[in-house]
Order: sequence, then C-alpha cells, then structure tokens
Amino acid sequence: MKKSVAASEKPVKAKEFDKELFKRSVEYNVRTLYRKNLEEADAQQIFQAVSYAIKDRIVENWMETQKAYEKEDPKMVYYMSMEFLMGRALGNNLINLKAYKPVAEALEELGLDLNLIEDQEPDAALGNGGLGRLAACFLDSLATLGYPAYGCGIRYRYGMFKQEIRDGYQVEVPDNWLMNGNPFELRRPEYAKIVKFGGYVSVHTDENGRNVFTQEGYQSVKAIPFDFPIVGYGNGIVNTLRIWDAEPVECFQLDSFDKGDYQKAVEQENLARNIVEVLYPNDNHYAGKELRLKQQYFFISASVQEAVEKYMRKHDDIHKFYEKVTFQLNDTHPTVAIAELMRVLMDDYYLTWEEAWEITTKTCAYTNHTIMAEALEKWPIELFSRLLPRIYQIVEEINRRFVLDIQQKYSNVPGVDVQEKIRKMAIIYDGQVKMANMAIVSGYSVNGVARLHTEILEKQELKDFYEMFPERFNNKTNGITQRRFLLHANPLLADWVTAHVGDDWITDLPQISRLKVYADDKKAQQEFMNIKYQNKVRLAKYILEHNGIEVDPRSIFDVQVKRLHEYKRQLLNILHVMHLYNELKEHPELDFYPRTFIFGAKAAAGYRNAKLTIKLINSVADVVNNDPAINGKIKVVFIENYNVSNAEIIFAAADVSEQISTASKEASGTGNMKFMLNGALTLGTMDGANVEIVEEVGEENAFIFGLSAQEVINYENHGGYDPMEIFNNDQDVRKVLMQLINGTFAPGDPELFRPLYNSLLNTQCTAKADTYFILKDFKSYAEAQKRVEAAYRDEDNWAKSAILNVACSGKFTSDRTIQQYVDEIWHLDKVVLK
Ligand code: B1H
Repeated sequence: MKKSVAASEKPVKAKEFDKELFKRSVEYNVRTLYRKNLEEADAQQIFQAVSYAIKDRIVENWMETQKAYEKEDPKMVYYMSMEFLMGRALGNNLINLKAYKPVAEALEELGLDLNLIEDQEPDAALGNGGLGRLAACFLDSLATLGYPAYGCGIRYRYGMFKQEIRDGYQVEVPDNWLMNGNPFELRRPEYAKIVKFGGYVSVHTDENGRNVFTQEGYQSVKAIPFDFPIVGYGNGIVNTLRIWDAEPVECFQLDSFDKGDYQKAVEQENLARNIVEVLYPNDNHYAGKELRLKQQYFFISASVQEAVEKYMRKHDDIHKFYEKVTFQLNDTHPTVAIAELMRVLMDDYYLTWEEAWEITTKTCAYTNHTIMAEALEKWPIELFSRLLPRIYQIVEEINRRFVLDIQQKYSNVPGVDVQEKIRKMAIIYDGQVKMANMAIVSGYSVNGVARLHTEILEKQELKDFYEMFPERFNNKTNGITQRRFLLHANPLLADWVTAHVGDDWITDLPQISRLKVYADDKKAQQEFMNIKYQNKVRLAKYILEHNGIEVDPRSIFDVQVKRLHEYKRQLLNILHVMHLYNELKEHPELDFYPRTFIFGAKAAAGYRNAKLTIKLINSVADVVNNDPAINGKIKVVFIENYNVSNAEIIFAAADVSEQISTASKEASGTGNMKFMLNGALTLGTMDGANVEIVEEVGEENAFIFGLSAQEVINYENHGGYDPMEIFNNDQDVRKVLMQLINGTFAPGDPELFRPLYNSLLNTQCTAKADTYFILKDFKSYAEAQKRVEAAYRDEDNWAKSAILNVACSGKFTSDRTIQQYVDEIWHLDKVVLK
C-alpha cells in the first residue's frame, strides 16, 4: 500500500447532522424554487428541495477535498468510460454522508416519507449494464478509500431507454432523465474545450526545422463539462464525475455570413446537437456507427485536453506527466485517448515521437471486459481517417513501429510465421483499425475482470500479446459497493448484520465473515429467513403495483436479472420453466415446491432473438400464471424496465441467483455478487466470477452445473457437438422445443417462436445451431434445479447456506478491487482530510 499524504492520522468523523437546519433549508428551497410552502409543493418539488439542501452540504466537502488535492498534489486516476450507470443519487449521497436515518427522521417530522421522495428521482441510466455499473461502483470505492479520481464520460441527453412491455413485447421509450433538471450536477463552462472533427492535415516545417501538423477545414464542437459529486463514505471526501455536454462553437452571426459559412455553421450546430443525444443501447455488441466514434473522440479529446491542462497548471515538465496522472480505459471504447494524448504532446507541446510515446505508454492502462467476438471494436479505416485525420496518422505510425517490433522479435525465431503474427496482432489490418490491439500495444497494463477471464485472455484470446508483453497482463476480479447494494438496498439485513458483527463491514466488507458463527444458530437462521420474507413481501408489492401479477412470498424466488443476451441464456431458463410446467400438467399429484421465476432484462433495440425471448417469457407467463390446473405452483414474472433502482429491491428478495451463461462467455458478472451479498444461493455455471464465488462459499452452498469453459472452448475449436442428437434422444427437450413451434404459447401464431427454435436446431443446416450450448446443458441444469428444490425444503439448512453466502461475500467488494488497481496498476496516493 502507498503512503498517505496527509498530516492527520485518523479520518475525521462526518460532521454531526443538524436536523433543524436541514428542515429549514428544505422549506426555504421549496419557497425560493417554487414560491410554495411544503403543503403546496408536489412530490417532485420536494425531491428537488431536499436534494438541493443535501447538495449544499456536499459542496462544502467537495471544495475542501479539491483544495486538499490541490495542496497535496497526489497522483490521480482518470477513469475513462462511455458509461457510468449511476442510478439514483439522493439515497446514495445520504448513505455516504451518514445522514440517511437522521434525514428520514427530519422529513418524517415534516410529514414526508424519504422513500417516496427517493422514488421521484429518475435513474441516471448512462450505461447499459455491468460495464457501466462497475464504473459507478469504482467511483464510490475510490472516494470512500480516499483516492483522487475523476470519472470522465458523456452527458447523454437520453440514457438507456425505458422498457415498456406491450402485449408481451419490449417497446423502447426515450428516457428524458433531465426533464426536471438535475439538482446534483454543476455546469462548468469555464472548463469548456474545443473538439475538432474531419477536414485534412497539412504539414509545414517551422523555423526550427520541425514538422508541424495542422488540422484544417474541420468542424468543431464545444465540450462543456458537468460535474457530479461522488461522496465517499463518512470521510468527507468528494470526488468528481465529469461528463461532457456538446454545444455549437458559437452562434453564427446573421449579419456576416456568406453561403459557405452558413452551411458550415448549420452543420456544426447539428453535429453538436447529435453527438451527445443518446447512449447506444448495445451491451456486448459493436455496431460500427460513425456517430459512436464521434462520441468516443468527443469526450476523450475534451478529457485528455483537460487532464494535460490541469497538470500543466501545477507543473512545468510535461515529461513527468505519468508521475501524476494515469488513464484507465474502460474497455476499448475510450482507446482513442492513446492517440489523442500523443497528438496533444506532439502538436501542442512539441515533444518528439519518442518522448510522447514514453509518456503515453506509461499513462494508459486498459481493461478488457469481454471475449465475445461481436463486441470487438474494429473501425473501417475509411471512416476513421475521414473523421479523425490527424488521429489516424498517429495510429498508422504506432502500427508501423509495432509491426517493425514484431518483425524484429520473430524474424529469426524458428517455427514462427511472422506474417501470421502480424495478421493477428497489427493495429491496422484488413482495412480496419483494431482498438483492442492498440490498447494493448500502447499501455502499461492490460487487465481482465475475473480470474477465469484473465486466464482465457492470456492462454487463448490474447495469447500472442501475452507472449510478447507478459508483464503487462494482470487480473482484477470485479467487485460491487456494499454501501449501495446492502446498506441502502436492504436496510433490514444491513441492520441485522450490524447487530451481529458491528458495522465495520460498511467500509471493510471481509469483516462480514464474522457472521459465519451464526450460520448454524437456529435463532439467527430464523431471523435471517424472516428478513428475506419481508423483502420478498416488498418485491411482491412492487410486482403487483408494476405488473399486476400476484405472487406468493412463501414461494421460492428464483431470479434472473441482467441484460438479455443469447450467451446469458435466459432461453435456457424459460425452456426449463416450460419443462416444469409440462411435468406438473402430466403429474398433477407431483409434490412440487411453489416457485416464482422472476426475469428482468432489456434487449438491445435491434437484437431480434433477444426481443423474441422477452416475448416468449411473457407468453409462457400468460399461460402458466392463468392455468388453474397447476394451482399457482409456478408463477412467471417479467419485471418491466429492469434498472439500478428496482434492482436494489430485487436482489434483497432473491432466494436463487441465476448465473447460467455459457461457460467462458461471461467475463465476470457483477449481479452474481449482489445476489450473494444479499443471501441468495447461486445456481450457475463455472463461468466468470462464479468460479471465485463458489471458491469463497463452498460448492455445497451453491448449485453448479453444465459444461466447463474448457469443454466449451474445445467444442468451439474442434467441433463434435450436435444439438440434433440431444433433440433425438431427450424427450423432455424435444417436447419443449416442439412447443416453440406448435402454438402452445402462441395459439394464434404458431410460427412466432420459430427463430428461437431454429437458433437451437437449424434443421436446414445452413448455419451453426445452438452456439451457446443450451440443449447440451439442459439436463444438467434441470438436475441442478431439482437440487435447489430439495435444498429449499430443508429450511434450516437453506438459511445456513444463505447466511454463509452473505458471510463469504467479503472478497467481492469493489473496495478490494480498487485497492488492487491502486497497488498493482495505478500507484496512487491516499488523501486523508484533516
Ligand atoms: C461487458 C461489455 C460491453 N463486457 C460493448 N463488455 C458495449 C461491450 O456499448 N458497447 O459497445 C457495452 C458493453 N460489457 C460486461 O462487463 C461483461 O459482460 C460482464 O461479464 C462484466 O461483469 C462487466 C464488468 O466487467
């Protein structure tokens, strides 16, 4: 661990909360914002007034933190990410200010309910799923651990779409999250930057004989930062999430334009309007859209310019930039940062290539989040060079030098096909710019997000790079923040944990292992199950209000919530539900423990099979939920618009956590950790971080099934899997598959689910079938589900396992992940406020 740079030894206690002052400021805010008193204000207005009152408190700490950073001059990390899935801010800020309970009390004294006020806040849904939420958890941990950090991203006008389910289908509704204004953000026009697109590069030699490159004939956009406070837990630290908005460079003057100027002005205005309009709703999928590349360069150019300027405000030697600054690139989406930093250093600070390269490669670090081929970013050079002509020149030069390195290293090595190496490793090849290759070649660290994932990167996916730069590769198993996902999301369990082992777990999650001694304690087991029950009642109420479906909180809550993707295999889950339904219909006397299957998932708007799977889940729900013959023993619920805030309610209420991706496909998963922390038992494959979860809690406290990652990879490389064989020989499988095409769940339109059927079997043999091994794993999954049922019948033992899951979740805090990034990659200094 690195030194702390502050004088005082212990962090100061958070300032005592002054209830009366707070109440007065809420009343005052309602008055000045809306010319109303509390009785007259509506719920949204109260939310605004409360938030502004809290923001006032935060701003003080924010200024002090930034002053301390200014004074101590510590090394900083810029976490660059296209996505920050922050969710709601109010509750989280109150938790981290340690003011949640007093504020709830103060509001109650005013006749107000904090929970209802929190529900007024729209989620900041500036992310798709795990990758974006990880960024948000990291910011929470960085502030809580006292590390100087900036999040850098985009202030999308429209975040992740809202999902409505109409007639069982997903309908995407725009998410106008800024409609009522955002009380926590701060516009910082004084830090605006200009970002240039297009045009061409001219070269001339200056008086010192240096080549000077200038971009001409470009369009530009003004980037305006908005700052969000990131409150550390109880330590007075407030870091900054800086997200960039776009504005036209200047309003064109109506008196002095000719036709050309006018045209250009309009174009620039459109560019500014479009660029931050909307988050691309693709998870784990690269779409190759020009506007997406514009978004990437837009926020990266602004952030890199600001990082360099900020550094130069305090230092005079740009050569030592990397001693004070590091850029963590959240997947390849921000990797233009590499070329942009090179550009700024060479074109604005007149460094040589070698000088700029040394700084850049010591500044940039890259996190890989997926091995899914369709997620790899490869930009056509035609598009890339047209949009970013200067950046493209630099990428070409990085590539030219790297290819020389490959040749030098391998030319005389017997048995190595150099051309093959170049084909696989070059940054520019086949007319494409390969962003992952650039990120690996141009940085000092490449990390995967779970042990298995990193192993697959090293041994398979990025094998050639690992061979060339083994010292760059490292693993950082993901984590989640227990402040949001236990302390805020599950107050009953949080209080119970604190009552048993004290509250150290809030900032030191491994302390939660002290719960282990209660796993066998009958009273503790009962208390635990009672809390779970109350959380299930809370979720049942949410489901009734939002979906109109009644569910029994005494049934097993079996939950799969995550983005909809074929590799995550929601289809396996629902096919198994169909199978159970068949069994119950055939054997009504079956002793079957009532089960509620809960799904929540958004599908990318253009992803046909994913959207059809949503329809299938809802169609199965319609039939099963309304069939009196099964006596309510199975319920199927699709929770509309799964997002960060309803996730908090869902995790708290889960008995079973479905983590059933095809082994090797889910890089880590983080939902799996949130379930575990809330005492759900994992039903999963040996994939991603599931492997480490099972290692912590023991296989006897989870339900593991299916092919291993190596088995999947072997089938992929050598063939030998034929789903038709399973279809021929397994009657259960054949029955549910036939139900996809015989109208059982689509009476009016038996062909409706044919594409799903074809994806599993493809009787025409034109394409590969069942690429995600759903049929292959079906039997093993069904057996694991039987074990789940048997285990749940033994309530004491289930409670024991659930408590052990909570107790063994210590490793999965993002505080641990961030400390590892700090120790092994970033080498930051901790700052303690006096
Ligand atoms: C993850 C993505 C992702 N991996 C492309 N990759 C995107 C890729 O908009 N795009 O183009 C968006 C997202 N997201 C997830 O990252 C992994 O699938 C999870 O397994 C992992 O837990 C999470 C955080 O590391």
